[in-house]
Amino acid sequence: MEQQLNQLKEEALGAIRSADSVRSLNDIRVKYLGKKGPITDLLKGMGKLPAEERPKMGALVNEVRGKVTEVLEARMAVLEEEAVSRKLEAEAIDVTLPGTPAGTGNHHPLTRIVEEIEDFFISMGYEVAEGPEVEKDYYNFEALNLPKGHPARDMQDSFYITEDVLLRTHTSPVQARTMEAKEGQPFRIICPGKVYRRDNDDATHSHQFTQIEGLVVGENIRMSDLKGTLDRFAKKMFGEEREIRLRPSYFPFTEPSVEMDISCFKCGGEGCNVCKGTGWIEILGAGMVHPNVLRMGGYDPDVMSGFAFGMGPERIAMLKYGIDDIRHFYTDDVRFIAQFHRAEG
Ligand code: 2U9
Repeated sequence: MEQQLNQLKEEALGAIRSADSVRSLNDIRVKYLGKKGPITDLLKGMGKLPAEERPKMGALVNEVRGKVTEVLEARMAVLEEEAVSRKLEAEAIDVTLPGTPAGTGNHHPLTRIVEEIEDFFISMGYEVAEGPEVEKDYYNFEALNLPKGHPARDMQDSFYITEDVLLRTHTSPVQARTMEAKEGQPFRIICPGKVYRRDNDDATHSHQFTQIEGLVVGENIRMSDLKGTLDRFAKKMFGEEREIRLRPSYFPFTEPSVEMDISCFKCGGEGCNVCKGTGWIEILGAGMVHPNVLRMGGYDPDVMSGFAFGMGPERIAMLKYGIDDIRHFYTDDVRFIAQFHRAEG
């Protein structure tokens, strides 16, 4: 029996030494030291031995069990540590690797144009004014000499919310509100913002687009002031070589009304694809503020006068950058936007 026990010990120790994982070592523990294992069996069988042999055999079995347990636990500690190192190695991150660059953004081409126009007029002493996009019929039409039934109301089909409230069809209501707020005092403002028209979207139409309008009110404001301002503006935006030309036009809120062309910035007036062979490019509308509009804004047209102008930044950006479809501005494709880099400085 003693020999049997020694053989068992050697077998168990050999198995423990060759175990290469925590799991296989656990199997060995169950096999040799478990309730159904040979050592338990030997202890159970102790009763059958003659009484004088029992203490010696009992001590021997305990010694074998102690030795096997000790070696197994030592081996377990080694295997567990190895497992932890392997896990750490697998999860290792090289913190010295360079990161993924986030990339820098840049301004939307419309933002650039609007800011460029704002900067020019701010330098001429204008304030930038803003107002609501959901507007009262009164400020959008009535106060601008467009009473109910006026044919120009059909020209710009509108998004009505209620009978008296709509999405503004131009930024002119901001100017009408400013006149009210200034209570007869002279002022210069420009009003950039989003406007809405019931149009089917295509390459040259969008149901939502941007406008910048300006309004100057004071004593002795004359057509020559308008012309000089627009001439400076055209040269600043499109180059000092540009000439302007005013053609008669019609707007309900101005009288007289004009449209302004600039000499073509591509061909210089020779005629090309940009100016459609005419040498001139239409840029904006303008005029002297209609006496009715001054009166409704609280100004006496016999004492005060004013000029106003309006333009579409989309059109200006399309001309300046050669963009062929207005929908590009509102698709938010970064490949489109990334083409317009601000010249810093
Ligand atoms: C008040 C008084 C006068 C604003 C003006 C224009 C001429 C004009 C548009 C044409 C199409 C801009 O490019 S567009 O979207 N505008 O041509 N706007 S005068 O006149 C005003 C506005 C408010 C109280």
